[in-house]
Amino acid sequence: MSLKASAAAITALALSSGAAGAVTFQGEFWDTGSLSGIADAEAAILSSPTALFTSSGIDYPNGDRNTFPSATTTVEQFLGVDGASLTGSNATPFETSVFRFTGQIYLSGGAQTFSVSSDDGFWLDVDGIRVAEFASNRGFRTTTVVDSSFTAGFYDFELVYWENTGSGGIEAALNGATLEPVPLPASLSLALAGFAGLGVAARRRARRRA
Ligand SMILES: [Ca+2]
Ligand SMILES: [Ca+2]
Repeated sequence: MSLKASAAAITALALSSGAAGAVTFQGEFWDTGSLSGIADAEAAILSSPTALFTSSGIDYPNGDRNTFPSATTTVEQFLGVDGASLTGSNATPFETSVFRFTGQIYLSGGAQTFSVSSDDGFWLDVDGIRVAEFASNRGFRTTTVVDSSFTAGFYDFELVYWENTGSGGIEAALNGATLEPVPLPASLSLALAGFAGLGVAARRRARRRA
């Protein structure tokens, strides 16, 4: 295969995998005891998660519905479209539980509006900086923060949410749209490194032929 043909093949592969392989947040789930506030959630996530999943966007239950009764809804049901990705215990009701979502988001710079609606509480860190939290248990309510401290770019994202009892739900939005992960810049770097490596190999072959 010529260099031109192989580069084209790699480009096609990269484009098709980028289109077909949806980018997700990593999701972790802890089945816990009673949670009275943020300190209990912080303590819970020091242990190994009960189950892992992938999150296509932070809106559980999916769509307009805000909450499910946590005593009778399994974590798989709670996660809706993402429920099938669970590995580990997925039949557990999500009463008394903690969820963590991590990945990369893109911020366009200037004033960014983060809105997190939760039942019960949550914290949201961007680039390791606490942007918003609700440290106590509550019914489904929204915390909105406008933050202008981030320049345009990709940022590490962590949202931790917990449900104690009764009803539970979580929605997170950035500038009015459901928060969804973006492709890791690292994967772009790897792709570019791959192209660069291909070029070096081609030049070496060319020298041998000369
Ligand atoms: Ca919802
Ligand atoms: Ca609750």
